[in-house]
Amino acid sequence: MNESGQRSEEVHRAIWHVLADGLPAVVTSHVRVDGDGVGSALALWHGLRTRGLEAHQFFEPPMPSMFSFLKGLDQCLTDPAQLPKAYNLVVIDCGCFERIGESARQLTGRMRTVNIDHHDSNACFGDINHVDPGASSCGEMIYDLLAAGGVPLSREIADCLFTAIVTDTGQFSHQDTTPEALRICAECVRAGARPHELVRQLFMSPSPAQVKLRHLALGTLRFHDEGRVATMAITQEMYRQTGIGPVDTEGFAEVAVSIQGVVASALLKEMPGCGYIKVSLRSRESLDVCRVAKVFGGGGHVQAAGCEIRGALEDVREMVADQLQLQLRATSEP
Ligand SMILES: [Mn+2]
Repeated sequence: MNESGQRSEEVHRAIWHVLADGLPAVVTSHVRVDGDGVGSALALWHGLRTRGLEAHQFFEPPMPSMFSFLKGLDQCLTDPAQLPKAYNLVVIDCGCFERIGESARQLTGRMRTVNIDHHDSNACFGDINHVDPGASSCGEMIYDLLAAGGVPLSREIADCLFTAIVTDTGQFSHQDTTPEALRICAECVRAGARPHELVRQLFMSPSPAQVKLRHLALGTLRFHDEGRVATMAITQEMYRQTGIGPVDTEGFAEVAVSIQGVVASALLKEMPGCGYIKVSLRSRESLDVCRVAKVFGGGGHVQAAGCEIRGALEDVREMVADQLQLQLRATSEP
């Protein structure tokens, strides 16, 4: 076994040691949770219960509706007051503790914190830190953790892990779609996950309101740098017109970057009542949008990153488009 294999064996053992110490476990992920966060946390929750351990899921509301088909998610807690008095906290897919959301401060009953993540910017805030930037998703890491703990891959867990990996790889369109990511997906399918059903549920079932919002957002599409950079915006007014919130815009960020000739894109969302713009960056090829996100205090991965910028929508659009073009120049220079 190689060195990193040994290290992960040790960290898996340490994590299971904490999880089996007699306290209930609370698994959580980041605010406006995505497929990787919710799929990974829910898979671990199922796994802990399979082993006869008391476990709870906690997510900061509002929750996106697109994952509600996943079995067991209806049992998630959304108010810190519902949590047990003392518990071990497992934080998944969060680069820093504050990413959990506003409720992070209210998680006062946590005894030990286990931090499981694949962002290389991870702040190692846990008592145990299991950080693997080489993993496509936390779903991959949870698969290994469950296997190390002797948890059989049930249909429910397989659905969750497939969801985590297929969403975080951008439906297998990002460069981190490794043989390992696909091998784990294959194991999930063998265990009963149905890719055709999951992909349809996740990516091909927008509500009429979501289609209307997408139509409105497409009206703001703008090209920069001879069509190599594209930006798109969602305004407060569009949320009002369609009746859906920022949390139900999963997949919108992929629209502009999928256009022929576009190498990098930004989706800008006006966030209700806080005066800042949430920016989701995407890229094709080797352009590193995480570096652009970091300019504005954000983070993420090479092909998918994000940040929050205070300011008026059009000012933010210009700043972000400029930075993407700068990064494009820096990347294409020999
Ligand atoms: Mn992730």
